[in-house]
Amino acid sequence: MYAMLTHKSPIQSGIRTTEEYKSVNTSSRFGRFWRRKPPRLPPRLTPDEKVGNNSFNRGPKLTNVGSKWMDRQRDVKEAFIHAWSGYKKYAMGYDELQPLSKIGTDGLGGLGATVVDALDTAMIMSADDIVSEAGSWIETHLLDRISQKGQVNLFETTIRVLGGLLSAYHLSGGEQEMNPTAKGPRPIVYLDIAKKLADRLLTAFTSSPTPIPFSDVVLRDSTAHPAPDGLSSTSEVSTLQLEFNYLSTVSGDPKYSMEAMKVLEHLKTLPKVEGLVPIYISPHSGEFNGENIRLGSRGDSYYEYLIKVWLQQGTTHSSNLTYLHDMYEEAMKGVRHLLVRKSIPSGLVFVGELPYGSTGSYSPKMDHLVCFLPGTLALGATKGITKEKAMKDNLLTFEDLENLKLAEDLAKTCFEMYSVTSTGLSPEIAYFHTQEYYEGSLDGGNKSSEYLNDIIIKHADRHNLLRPETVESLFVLYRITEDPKYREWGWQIFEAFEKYTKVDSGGYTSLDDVTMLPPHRRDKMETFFLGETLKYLYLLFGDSSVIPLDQFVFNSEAHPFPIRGTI
Ligand code: DMJ
Repeated sequence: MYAMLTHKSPIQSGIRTTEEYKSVNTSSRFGRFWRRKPPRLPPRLTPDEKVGNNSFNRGPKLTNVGSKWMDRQRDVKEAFIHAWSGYKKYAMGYDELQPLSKIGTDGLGGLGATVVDALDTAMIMSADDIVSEAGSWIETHLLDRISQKGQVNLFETTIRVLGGLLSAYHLSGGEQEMNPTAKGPRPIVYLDIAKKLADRLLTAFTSSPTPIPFSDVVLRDSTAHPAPDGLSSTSEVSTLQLEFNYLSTVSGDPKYSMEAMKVLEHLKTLPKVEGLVPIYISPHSGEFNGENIRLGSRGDSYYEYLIKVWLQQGTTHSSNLTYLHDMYEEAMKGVRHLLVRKSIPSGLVFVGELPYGSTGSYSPKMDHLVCFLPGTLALGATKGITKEKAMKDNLLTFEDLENLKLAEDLAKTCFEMYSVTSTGLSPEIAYFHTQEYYEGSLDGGNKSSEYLNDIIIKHADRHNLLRPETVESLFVLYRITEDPKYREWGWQIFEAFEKYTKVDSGGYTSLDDVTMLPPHRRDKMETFFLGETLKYLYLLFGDSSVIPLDQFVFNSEAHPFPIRGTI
């Protein structure tokens, strides 16, 4: 069994006022460090217990059910090691691996994104060699890259690289100024690099004439500029705050949080459609652009961060962030009213789009990206505790119960988006059969699926990028409802990844068409397969006391940060 991957933070995590920052003087902070216990990490395994050894000793008290999930968790760890081995062999230091060509590519600006995205997954899995290799690469190379590289996207760099550095700082015992794992560099190394990176990223905020940051930063000269069309994505500008807030907490410098929170304060003032927002925003005017409303690409994590930034500062604390909870609740009401429908003939609940605003026509299109929503809805409803406990303590409002029901319905739909295809893997985008919309001969190929006629998959949407959203939601739903079906669904998805995306020479690959057997492979391993997909599967099959959801909040790239005041 694994111990809780938690500890008391010496400086409470979360958002501070400037006065609070001033009052934290260095010597008293250090005094408290020494009195606190270091984080409790999963126990070291003996060589016999290590991954890959068939004599893995699970101890006498485990039931068959417990041992089945430990075996499955071990299989996920093996998959992670296989993914890393391909990356290390052919692409170490590049952003991503092309596992079929056996080369690396820099699609994210050249900061070694896979190394940083994978590091905290390796820590959580106690994959010690990978922690050492990734940690040592970061210590040796990342600062130089940050000062020399060119254009990076503010959002991608924040969620993957800054987020990865900060959770590695926490999980390696940063707040105690010690590294209980003794693997990789001292935690302060991660924090120092995170600060240097964030100092450059801040230019995106400070060069903009409004509180809405520019989308791109040129690292080597610390300049920022808008995207070619002049617009930023709504989800991108609103998915920076968990990271900048936590950096302010651990660094003691409020500037990061202050800049990032100005975005949400500004978004609060803008007109919306029942809490729903268009997917583009102009950093020049500070206004939304166009009317396209969706919870898929460019819209998704706006809704995710409303509730998570509110949760991050601890619900037991009096807060000036209640407006975020209000915005979230209004938006979810809007989702239920304007976007949720049921497919025919078999009644799958799905979330469609309003490409022309609330007065335009409805599109029954759902990106796989929308599958983050079941997890977010469940988390927002119980605030990370189990449904059973929340019900027993009478903590759930009418809105919470509605959201929880929707979460469970949508998680099923997301799972069926996998189940309906020949490969058992989801397409990037699905359409749903309704009274108004149907297209024949575009099914997923699994003739035994009950939902073959409900889910329509267009030719251009049949790829799979190893995305995490569905397994992320299955993980959260399992933790909250404790219903074992979510684990079984996760296992089916994992088996399909193993069967169709694993590359023998190392790594896993995206696919071109999940409805074809065998599927054509696309030659790219996205960083989030190591940062998110495998991490969520590992946690789904493991002990629920590891990274508990009422004590940690996961950023949009699955990097966990402690919640203020809970640990
Ligand atoms: C990740 O980079 C993040 O989860 C982001 O918020 C959305 N897309 C990818 C994974 O699909």
